[in-house]
Amino acid sequence: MLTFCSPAQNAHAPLVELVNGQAEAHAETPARLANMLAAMGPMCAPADHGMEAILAVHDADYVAFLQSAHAAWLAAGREGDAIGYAFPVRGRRPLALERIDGRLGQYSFDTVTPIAAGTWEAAYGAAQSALGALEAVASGETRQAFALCRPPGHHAGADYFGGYCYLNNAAIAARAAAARGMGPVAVLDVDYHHGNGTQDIFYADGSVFFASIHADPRTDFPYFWGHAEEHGTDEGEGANLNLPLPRGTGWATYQDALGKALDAVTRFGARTLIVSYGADTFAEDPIAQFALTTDDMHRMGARIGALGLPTVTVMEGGYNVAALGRNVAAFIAGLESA
Ligand code: Q9C
Ligand code: ZN
Repeated sequence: MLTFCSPAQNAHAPLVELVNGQAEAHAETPARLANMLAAMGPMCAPADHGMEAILAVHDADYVAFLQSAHAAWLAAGREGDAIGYAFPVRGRRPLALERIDGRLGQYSFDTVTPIAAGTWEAAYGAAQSALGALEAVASGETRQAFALCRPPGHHAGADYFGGYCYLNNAAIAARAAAARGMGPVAVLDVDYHHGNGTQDIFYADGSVFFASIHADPRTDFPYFWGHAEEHGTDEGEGANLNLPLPRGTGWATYQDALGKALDAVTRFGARTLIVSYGADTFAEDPIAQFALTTDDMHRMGARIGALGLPTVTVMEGGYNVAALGRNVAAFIAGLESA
């Protein structure tokens, strides 16, 4: 598998996340990337595809905020990583706030997604990895490519960060694919958590289908999205499919949902597939509660690969660092087996 990774992705090293009433060591570490790199063959460093594809998904004021937030944090006399603590409830007006604390809340929905000194550089590098993988498929060099993104992307919306995500790598690749005439495009999200950012970005867009298999948001992050009755709006009505599953789900239940998602992708008439792959469905993931094995990762890849579509996979979550490389390698071997 042609695999892309930018050295810049290591620049993001968040210290802590505020979760369950405590500051805990952050789960989304550079060690994740090191473990994946050790388990995989040689990488391609992506070319710099610039800002255009990023700004086709994210608002310019949000991108400017990401680029400047850590400097503003330091200028306010703070140390360490920038984390907001106050968030608007639904329906608050857009406001021209001045202090960094308020501005962090305007652009995010949680306290687990710090902006560290190297966050922008790494998020930009991850987006370039996704665009490098897309380029390899778009040019016909290969049918399938993989982007070893970190930080991940699927919780980031057009104008917000959260869930360890800043730029939505999958959405950036999907929209770039559509712009290159590779549509109809489908995004299939198999991370343990619902891909709320991707859902929001394409919610009213009927040209990109979004299907997600994830832990039921009645019990799991991100709580406020990912429920079965969210089908899309306007032009996007019917182009959003959520398949929430209970904690404890193993392969027997998972593969039924996967079959439904793949059938829906086929019915949509997708000609290009973007996969948001998270290895946090693994039974021994420290922050998630499904029960898939490494062999199941291979089975999952094989089912997706059997669609035979031009496919770009972007890395999302997966926090059992010691097992991460083998789970990703198993998934890729499955994709290639079809
Ligand atoms: N104790 C991704 O997998 N916190 N993001 C969960 C569990 C947020 C995960 C708390 C998890 C975000 C890309
Ligand atoms: Zn996840």
